[in-house]
Amino acid sequence: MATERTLSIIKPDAVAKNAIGEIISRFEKAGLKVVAAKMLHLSEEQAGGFYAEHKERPFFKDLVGFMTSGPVVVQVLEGDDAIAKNRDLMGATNPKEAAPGTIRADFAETIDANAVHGSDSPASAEREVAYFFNSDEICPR
Ligand code: RTP
Ligand code: MG
Repeated sequence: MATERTLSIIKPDAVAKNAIGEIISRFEKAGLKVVAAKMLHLSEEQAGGFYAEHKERPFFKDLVGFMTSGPVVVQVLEGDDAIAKNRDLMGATNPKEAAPGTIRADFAETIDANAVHGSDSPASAEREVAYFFNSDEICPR
């Protein structure tokens, strides 16, 4: 399995619930390492640019509104198969459909406020990591 990097965001709902530590703990217990991290309160421009692929979708305005509603924790996770592993840990987009024991099943209530983001492919991981971090802000371990 290849070592990969992926972008993870702990979204405003999970930060408001004081669940940052519990969520990061799940990544670490699964063998993913945090190699970069920062807390940010995203502007509309930052959130809209990040989710640009969804610009024409009916939920885009709500998504940007939610992602700018409070601070988020943005991290780069590194490990074997990190992109798929993170998506497995997160669970389905809609927490009502997320498998038991996944982050969204345990920390999210609605599809709009669903606790975490994770890159969905190597191409999106590369774009999303670079969207938030300069190379000198990433610390290989
Ligand atoms: P994310 O990008 O945040 O990791 O979520 P995802 O890959 O599981 O889902 P995606 O299709 O990329 O959608 C991005 C976010 O938009 C909201 N959404 N709402 N109402 C809806 O039908 C709907 N579909 C998506 C979700 O908050 C999702 O996380
Ligand atoms: Mg997505």
